[in-house]
Amino acid sequence: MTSRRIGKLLVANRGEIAVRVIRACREAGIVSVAVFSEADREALHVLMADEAYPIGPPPAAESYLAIEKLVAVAKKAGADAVHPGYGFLAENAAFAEACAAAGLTFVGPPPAAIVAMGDKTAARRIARDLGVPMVAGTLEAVVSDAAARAAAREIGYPLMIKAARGGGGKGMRLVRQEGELEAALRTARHEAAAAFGESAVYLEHYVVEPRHIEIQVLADCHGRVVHLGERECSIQRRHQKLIEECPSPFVDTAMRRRMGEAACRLAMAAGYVNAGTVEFLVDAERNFYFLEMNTRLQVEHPVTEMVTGIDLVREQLRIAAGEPLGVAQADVAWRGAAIECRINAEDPFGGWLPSPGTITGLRAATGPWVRDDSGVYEGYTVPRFYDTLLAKLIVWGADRATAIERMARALAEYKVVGVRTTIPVLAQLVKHPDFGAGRLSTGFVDRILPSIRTPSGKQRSIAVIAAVLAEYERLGHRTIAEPDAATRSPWRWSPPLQSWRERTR
Ligand code: MV4
Repeated sequence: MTSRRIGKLLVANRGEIAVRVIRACREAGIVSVAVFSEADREALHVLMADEAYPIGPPPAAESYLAIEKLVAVAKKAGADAVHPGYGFLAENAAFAEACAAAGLTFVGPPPAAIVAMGDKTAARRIARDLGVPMVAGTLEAVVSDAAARAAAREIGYPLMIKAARGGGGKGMRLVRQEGELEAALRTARHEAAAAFGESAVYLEHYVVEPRHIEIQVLADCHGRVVHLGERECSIQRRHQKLIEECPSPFVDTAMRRRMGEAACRLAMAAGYVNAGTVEFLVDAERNFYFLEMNTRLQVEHPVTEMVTGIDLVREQLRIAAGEPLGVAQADVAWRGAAIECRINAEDPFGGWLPSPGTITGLRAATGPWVRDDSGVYEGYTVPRFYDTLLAKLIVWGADRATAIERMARALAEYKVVGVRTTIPVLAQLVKHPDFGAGRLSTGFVDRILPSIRTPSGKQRSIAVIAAVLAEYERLGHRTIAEPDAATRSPWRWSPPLQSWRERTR
């Protein structure tokens, strides 16, 4: 394949991932072009890019999802490539095709690979042909209730109904016994049609409390594929990942090699090029089952970067430019452990509702081996139209225990004033003994949440301490410097992680 030099690139996204791509462009000497909706005039990615163009009203359907507008802006700006980020149009084959038709290099897989993996039953047929282990289930969509009932008897209950075009947990239905099947099929088909514009569903045997472990792959257009090992993403709530890590505390060298080899064979068979992720479910007996392939850069890609030292976005750009992979499988080495926490503008103590608004105070964690992939700044107003992800906090440690301690430290440093965030829940999750022991599963968060302290309890105890200190002061004793609560500045006051007294007791 011929080399396609990238000199100028349009980032068809917003938020932290747009910032991440812009940074990679700057390091590679590529001019970056941002696009923004009317709600994003002041967004960080707009401030950071070399150029920025408006693309329409706040609703994504009229801006970040408007294929023709994005292609037209790319042409007008003189860009020769487009990076879709994740979400929005990242796994939209029509967008990849529209870019190609306009002479733009799409920084992602060929449209045919997006289509093949976008149909989950087609992906299952590829896995079957290769002998890659997968959950028992149908290899085609189930067309009638009778066909579904017959297939379900073969597969056995409990089972899951999944949307053929689905993914990420949308349009899934658990069926415990035959009596529930018909009604569940009806709702699943309905949900699938509403969410993906296609009602086709298929069946899979249900794996109880699985781990979610995924393999990162890189493929170039010269037929080479490498894997960069796994990420474990079992700490989720309602299919929203909260914490991801690399390596998985559950995966040993032999298992990594077997899963990695399976992922590479799948990518190869699908004609895959660029960065992709192969998802597996893993049961308590360490059996792994192919689930689906994500044909994009993932939110959690930084943990793989931290442990392998490979810049995934830079590799994406090199691959898209037609260059051969910069690494061979034998060169890939995993060092230490990395953890990522997603900082969302949500109120975990108020039903996890979005918490848009102005960030009046912000102090991101920094210091040794701490990375803040953020899309926001102090004074920025978080719009209500998009995903609530503000930033990703990533730490590296020589081993998992060190990384956990570092994450606890970094979360304690991270201060966001003005909007509510997931930080207080993340801080308690990473300190949980089961997390420390690597006892993870997709049921972890729901099991732990009831025991998580609410901030009102914490505020009450702070009020008690303040009252005691005031009494001391009244009696003429000097007290420690008090936090300047009036300013609500994130720079003023950081509570101790754990007091010296507690530690040495
Ligand atoms: C499953 C499953 C159990 N059995 N499939 C959810 C996300 C989507 N990619 C697949 N998902 C699941 N598929 C079978 N056959 C359980 C889940 C699942 C899950 C998977 C990964 C991470 C979190 C999860 C939470 C609930 C259910």
